[in-house]
Amino acid sequence: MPNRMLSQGFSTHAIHYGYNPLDYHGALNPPVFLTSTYAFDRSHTGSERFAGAAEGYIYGRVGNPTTSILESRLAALEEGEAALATSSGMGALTAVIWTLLKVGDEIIADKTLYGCTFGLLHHQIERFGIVTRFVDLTQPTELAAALTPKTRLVITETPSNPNMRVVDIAAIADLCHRTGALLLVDNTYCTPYLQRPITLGADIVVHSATKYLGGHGDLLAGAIIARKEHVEQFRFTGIKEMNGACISAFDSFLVLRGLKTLTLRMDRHCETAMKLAHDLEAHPGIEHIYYPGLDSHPQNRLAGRQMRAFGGMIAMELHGGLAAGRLFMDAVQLATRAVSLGDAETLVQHPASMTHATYTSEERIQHGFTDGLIRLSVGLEDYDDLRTDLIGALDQLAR
Ligand code: 3LM
Repeated sequence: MPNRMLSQGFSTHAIHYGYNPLDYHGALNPPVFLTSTYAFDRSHTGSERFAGAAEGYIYGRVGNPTTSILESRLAALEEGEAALATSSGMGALTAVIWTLLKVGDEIIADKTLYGCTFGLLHHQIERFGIVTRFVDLTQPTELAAALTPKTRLVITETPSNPNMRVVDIAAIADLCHRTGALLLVDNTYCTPYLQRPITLGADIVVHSATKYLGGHGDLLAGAIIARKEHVEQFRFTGIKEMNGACISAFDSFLVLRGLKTLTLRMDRHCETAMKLAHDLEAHPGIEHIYYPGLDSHPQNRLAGRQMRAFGGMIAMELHGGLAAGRLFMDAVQLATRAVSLGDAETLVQHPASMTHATYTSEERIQHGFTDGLIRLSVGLEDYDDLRTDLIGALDQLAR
């Protein structure tokens, strides 16, 4: 999957892009600029910067030199024109929504989304006069029927959190653009190493950088990658005036550090997850497993075209439903019982009572996942140890 925008390989740019040590006293790593404000040489400079007539930093909520390095690197890796780093994935999503939408506008969102994204769209923004309709975006014809002139934004994750449905980005981008809607893809599960939505026609990519981009479970961060004109609006309206969700310089540094090993980590996550998905699928305790790399996945071929590899996330339903799922979670010893994903540690959680508790039980069924679903974020531990832990926990249920 060559990156057309990059003169060198993806890994090289994940390590070097946008930073030259010789510009900073030879420091191998970018300095962390711990400052909230910036001095102007004279009053006129400040006014010019505020008016957007001159380049330069103004205040920490709109920019920071450490963060700028991260932003240029993320834009290059996603093949977008520009990027904005934020304090969390939710900060990124709300910055986009507050900036682009007004009373009377509509959002169309895929049927399944991360729980707080669903909560935001389904429970929160309606009172500001913005209506969201949930459509099965794995069926582009359903989107074609649902789009109206009021649809400003179409939002999808692919693969979706938690049930791994895969959406054809190019097909839905084409439909969005026929009516003037913008397509936002949450690329958290894939990272630009596995999938680059902008090259497939998406207008806006959002990340929870808390996950694979940071990669070590030690920070909260987010990002938006889009055309320069949009990114400037998100920065000066969404972040500066509306949600204030700016990233700290230190978290920018930590994400830059995480990016250096992104390709190594993703290759390992994908390789181990693929092997475990096969092992788990073969176990009699498993009723259904959702992993895009398996032949049994409904969008297996699309995933093969759209993604470099199938990612590190697995969802599964156990025979015995919720009760069996709870027993399984309590039986694992190496996997950690925790929400979040993309860390070195394998994490196991129960969406219905944790990440997706924002859906009612009926909504979960309507939106395509059961109360018994268990989600695994496959970590970087040795495959044999993970296999022993997960299969051992399933075997215990059978006893
Ligand atoms: C989780 N997800 O365990 P932050 N987009 C996607 C996400 O998965 C997430 C966000 C955005 C989980 C977090 S649940 C309380 C823990 C696809 C987060 C939001 O704001 O950086 O957490 O990203 O699935």
